[in-house]
Amino acid sequence: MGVRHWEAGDMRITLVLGDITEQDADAVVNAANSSLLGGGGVDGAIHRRGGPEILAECRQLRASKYGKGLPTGQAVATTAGRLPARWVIHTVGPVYAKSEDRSALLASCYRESLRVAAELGARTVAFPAVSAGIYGWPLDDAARIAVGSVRETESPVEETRFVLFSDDVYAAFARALNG
Ligand code: AR6
Repeated sequence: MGVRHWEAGDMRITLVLGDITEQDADAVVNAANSSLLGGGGVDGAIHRRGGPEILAECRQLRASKYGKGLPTGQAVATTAGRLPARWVIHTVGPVYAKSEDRSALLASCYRESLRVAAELGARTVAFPAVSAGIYGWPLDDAARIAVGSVRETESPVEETRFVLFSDDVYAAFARALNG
């Protein structure tokens, strides 16, 4: 346990057991839903700790660009409000389904978030385990897809930090990184 590092090309991948709302990364990624208007899990925590500025920007995005909501697999940035980070990058993971392989959409969340982070000039990006909570994704599968997607993405981002909320999620990511 604790903080561990791996290298992926020019990018450093870090595992942290902890709360993403406390991270001083340039950007923290939110496992949001299409409405962008908040929810439970990490989304609830980010809006609670970050304050109303984040929701205000999300509402503007809904009004201007995403009238039908942010599509699954895409990502968009707002202020991070009162969080230590500079930006929150909201991405929408797919709900897990046994009957359909949605892993490309989950991989897209990581790739698109890194693309948005690069546009912002973020050097450090913190990710939660997207879709591995309320959206029901099996942990090892979610971790394998997350790690695979980040490793495959060419990016000027210097550090991708997976911030995992519990021992079992942390262990799944460590297995994926070592495997
Ligand atoms: N820091 C880091 N990880 C966290 C935190 C935190 N503060 N809180 C929870 N997690 P989830 P999803 C972990 O359910 O599966 C929301 O209602 C959690 O333990 O937050 O993508 C949205 O609005 C799990 O490992 O996201 C959507 O409707 C991981 O974050 C829906 O949930 C993701 O769990 C999205 O579901």
